[in-house]
Amino acid sequence: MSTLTDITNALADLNEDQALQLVREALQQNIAPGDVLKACQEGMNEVGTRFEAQDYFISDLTMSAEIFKQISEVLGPQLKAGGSKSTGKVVFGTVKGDIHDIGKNIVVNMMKAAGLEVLDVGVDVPAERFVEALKETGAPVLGMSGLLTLAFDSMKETIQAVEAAGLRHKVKIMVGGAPVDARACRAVGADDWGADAQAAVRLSKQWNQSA
Ligand code: B1M
Repeated sequence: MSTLTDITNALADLNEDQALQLVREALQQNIAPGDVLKACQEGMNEVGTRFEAQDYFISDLTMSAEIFKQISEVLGPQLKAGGSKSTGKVVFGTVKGDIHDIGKNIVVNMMKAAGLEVLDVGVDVPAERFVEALKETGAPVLGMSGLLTLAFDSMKETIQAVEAAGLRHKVKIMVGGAPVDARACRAVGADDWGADAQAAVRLSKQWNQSA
């Protein structure tokens, strides 16, 4: 669909006004908000590729984040669905050494919209804080987001800390973020991984039900 491709390109080119305008038009055309979100993510991936190629700099990454935040505000209410009854508890954060929070915030908002009670512990979160939050809430689910490959070490460390605290048998752990796949999931010792917010919501509900 060309509107979606145009959204991807506008974001990749850091064309703020055009990107926002196209997102609004897409919603008016009844294009699914989830598809719009995917198009935006592809735009962000292209920003990353240009950064790697040294065509873009940190200021451009920051600009892309700013545009994405504004788009999230437009998309946010449209992505929400579900009732107000609690469907379970989750502790969620971006791991130590990593400050990327756009994906985390999308996942957390979708979880809340699906009725999950989420304690969002923020970004650059040390293992001990995750453990503390699990004790505080008694949540049976821990979600860790990470966008840097370095984040894998922090994920592993956190899972070891959960084990050392004697909580591993009652907490299911999922990981996610752009570089995460089944292999990374196994390597860090998580129970599963989510490619997108929908997968994270599905797993959280499933694990809360079986807790
Ligand atoms: Co950064 N950055 N960045 N950055 N940045 C990446 C991640 C990078 C891939 C760009 C690149 O070089 N191609 C690269 C990482 C390379 C690597 O480690 N292999 C990179 C780098 C190198 C860096 C710095 C080191 C740059 C520097 O300083 N030299 C630095 C690191 C800072 C740190 O964390 N310590 C840095 C900084 C930044 C900004 C602050 C400028 C900004 C972030 C602003 C912010 O988050 N508030 C930024 C940005 C914007 C990016 C890119 C361009 C976009 C990330 C993003 O928001 N994507 C990114 C390129 C890329 O991702 N290809 C890049 C959109 C978002 C919706 O997607 O987060 O994947 P995502 O979330 C998705 C799914 O993954 C999933 O659901 C979400 C919605 O569908 N999901 C989960 C996410 N978490 C989940 C958890 C789950 C389940 C699903 O369960 C637990």
